[in-house]
Amino acid sequence: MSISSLGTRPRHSFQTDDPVLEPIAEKVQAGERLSFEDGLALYRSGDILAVGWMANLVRERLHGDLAFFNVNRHINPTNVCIASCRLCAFGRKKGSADTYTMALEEAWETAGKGLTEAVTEFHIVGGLHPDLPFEYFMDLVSGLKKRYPQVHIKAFTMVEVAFLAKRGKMSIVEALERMKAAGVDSCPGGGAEIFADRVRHIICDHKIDGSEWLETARLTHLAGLRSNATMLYGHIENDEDRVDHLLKLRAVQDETGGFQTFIPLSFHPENTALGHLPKSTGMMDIKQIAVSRLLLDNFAHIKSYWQMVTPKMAQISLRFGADDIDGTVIEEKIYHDAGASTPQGMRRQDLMRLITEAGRVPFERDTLYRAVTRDEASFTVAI
Ligand code: V47
Repeated sequence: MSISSLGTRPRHSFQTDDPVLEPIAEKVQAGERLSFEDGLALYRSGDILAVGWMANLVRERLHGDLAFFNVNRHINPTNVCIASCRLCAFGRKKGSADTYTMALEEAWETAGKGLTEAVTEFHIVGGLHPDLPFEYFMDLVSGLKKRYPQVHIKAFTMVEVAFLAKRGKMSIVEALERMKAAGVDSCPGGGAEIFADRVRHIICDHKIDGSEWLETARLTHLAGLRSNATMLYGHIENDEDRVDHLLKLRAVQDETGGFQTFIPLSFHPENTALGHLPKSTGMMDIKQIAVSRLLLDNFAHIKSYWQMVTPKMAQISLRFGADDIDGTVIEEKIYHDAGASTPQGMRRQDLMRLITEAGRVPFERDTLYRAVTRDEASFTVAI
């Protein structure tokens, strides 16, 4: 579906009790790009209905009433990780008691488990394992492709791509070519966290830095793979860090056009080294969605990931700038280790109900946002 093919539907008129928002609303209505200062003003405004009105205007301009979801499955091949990020409750040091690493046969078998509906996407992310060779990951992907050729493989965050290239003693470009040859179809958006060095040093010191993440994304797009982007919020970052993060993504997108979706991820502190921090609030979650929609004018989609923000909040987000609520997921581990209380998966019909009750029209998509049509347990993708 073309980003500009859906008509504008003027809805009521803009009203606010916050005068700072007036000039921003004029820009949004005229389709003009917002500045760093506009981003700060949006974050700092208490008038969430006015901010949401603007975000909804943009969302409806792009997608009308459509709300996207998919039928996907997460696979986390290992939780062994060298990075020891303070933000993370999932990764374990090699040799710790509760580590796991899937044998390839086990990963291939897991992929086919728990399916009540044919999945269209495998979402594969995992720890930075110090010993698994580059070939393990390529064999994992090619084995999945052989067994489930119809399923799109969205695998390896920018952090993993950079790590795997290093492990395989090759350039990032070469690693991307090998990934593509093995069957990787696109990349997920994780590992971006917050680009600002000051924050990154504290929450995820041993990962690639912000500029390396952005450069790896740029190379991924130039290699012909699309990817997503994320931002982890609700920890020790401030408004400036968030606006900076969003505008850096916008700049790469101006150059490559390779990002599909932006997903703000709310920090879950439980079982992490930042466990003393409070959880994000509803206002914070809704604000992230709306401000992202407004600043990322060159991103087609903003996803409110129901696993992170709860199904109820994801549903409301569909009226505050989001047009996507992710998918069935089936087996989420990363946030559940960090105390998420949401279910580890959701049925297709329940996702559709959330969307319909928000007054939107459910649109089952594949990973590349093409329409999926179903006939019981099989599906076809309209290209
Ligand atoms: O990069 C880790 C985050 C991300 C915690 O591309 C945490 O479609 C909150 O990126 N609290 C991985 N967040 C997940 C991810 C993702 C999820 C859904 C869809 C897509 C997509 C991508 O999870 C990590 C990190 O930012 N994370 N630990 C935590 N304690």
